[in-house]
Amino acid sequence: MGNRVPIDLLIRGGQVVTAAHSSYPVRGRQMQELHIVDQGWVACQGETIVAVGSKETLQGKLDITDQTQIIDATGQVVTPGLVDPHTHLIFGGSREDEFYLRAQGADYMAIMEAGGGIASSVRATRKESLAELVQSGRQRLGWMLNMGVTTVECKSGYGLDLETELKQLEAVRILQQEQPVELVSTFLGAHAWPDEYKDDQEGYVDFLIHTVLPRVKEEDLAEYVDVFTEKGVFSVEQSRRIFQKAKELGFKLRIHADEMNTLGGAELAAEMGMSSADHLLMVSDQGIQALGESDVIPILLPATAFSLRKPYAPARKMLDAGLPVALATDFNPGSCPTANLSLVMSIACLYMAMTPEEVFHAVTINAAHSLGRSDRIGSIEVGKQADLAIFAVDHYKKIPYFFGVNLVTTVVKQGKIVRSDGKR
Ligand code: IZC
Ligand code: ZN
Repeated sequence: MGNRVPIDLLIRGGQVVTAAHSSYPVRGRQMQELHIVDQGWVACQGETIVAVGSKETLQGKLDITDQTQIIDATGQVVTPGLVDPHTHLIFGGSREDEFYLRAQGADYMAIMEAGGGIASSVRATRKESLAELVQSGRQRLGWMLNMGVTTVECKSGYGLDLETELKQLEAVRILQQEQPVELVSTFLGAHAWPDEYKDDQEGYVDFLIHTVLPRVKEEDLAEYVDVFTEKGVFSVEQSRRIFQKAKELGFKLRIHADEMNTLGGAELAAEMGMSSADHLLMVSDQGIQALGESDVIPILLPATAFSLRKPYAPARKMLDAGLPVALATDFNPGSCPTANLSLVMSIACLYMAMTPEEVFHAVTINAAHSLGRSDRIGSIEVGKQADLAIFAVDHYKKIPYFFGVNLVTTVVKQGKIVRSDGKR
């Protein structure tokens, strides 16, 4: 570093989890190699990280002025802002009745087949105004930001008609303009069969292909298209038709794959070069192999298995096969009403035998890869956007360990302190 760099924000003294790697998703043995700088410094200028390292290597090289904001992170952990790459953020109403029914033994798919489940959220979402959806979305993003999450993927899928699907995506667009969490918008019109098309499934697929997808593209309301590929919902063939059209229109693809049944969603993701294949509770060995031969990021959602009381995805098999696993909350009003990504990290350790090092890669750099944003977010490296979370413990291994506790004291988004409540 020849010239001294003027610094706007300096975070010093913490255990810095950089999660830095090459520009490829992290897999295999690399998942165990979590890069750390103890008592590290992170220096930011504007919205960019300009220096990361130990006090010894950086002292004297940085232009620290009266204007420089300094955060003393001594005894705390500094991580990249967490990335939640699978949520259903925008929905009307809530489904606590189903939660207690499931707790008494009712099955998620049986509730859906009886006209509850997603259909119940669709009725509630159709009724709510855009302003109401924005308001509840704002509250939920506040929960996430408080827990150190700085980027969130959000799906539509509670409209299943043109007007309400657009309304949900519009809510995401408005929220992006008014609050700091970066949002990644996904169209999930293929989430369930709307009542209007109960007896005409192909008609609904045609409607999505010919009417809704082109309109979403025209209005630039989504970056990704997702399908709930599941028995009783969208078959692999129906999904393939929707994805083909989406690809033609220039959307990138993600999929709800092999969640309740082994249907071949993972294989479809590999075949079509999707960005991610999500859930995978019931993925087959061939599915894992197909993913291994592709660039698809498998996103695991263990809080859903926890909430549905289902067997967990075979994470160890996937990790040991060298897949670049990511983790997400799946925050939604039905199968997984938690917005707590730290809790997901704990469940991943406890019930999927993931190591803390694997888990940190999974909620930072690999999640960023799945959203096509790894050049900008997901690790603490010079040149990247200054998205950071600071936790009130002195070692990263204590973060999944204190499960369910929000340890976050400070959140930085694009170089600005957006949450700060000092030391907890
Ligand atoms: O509302 O139940 N699995 N989609 C697919 C969901 C769960 C969300 C919901
Ligand atoms: Zn989902």
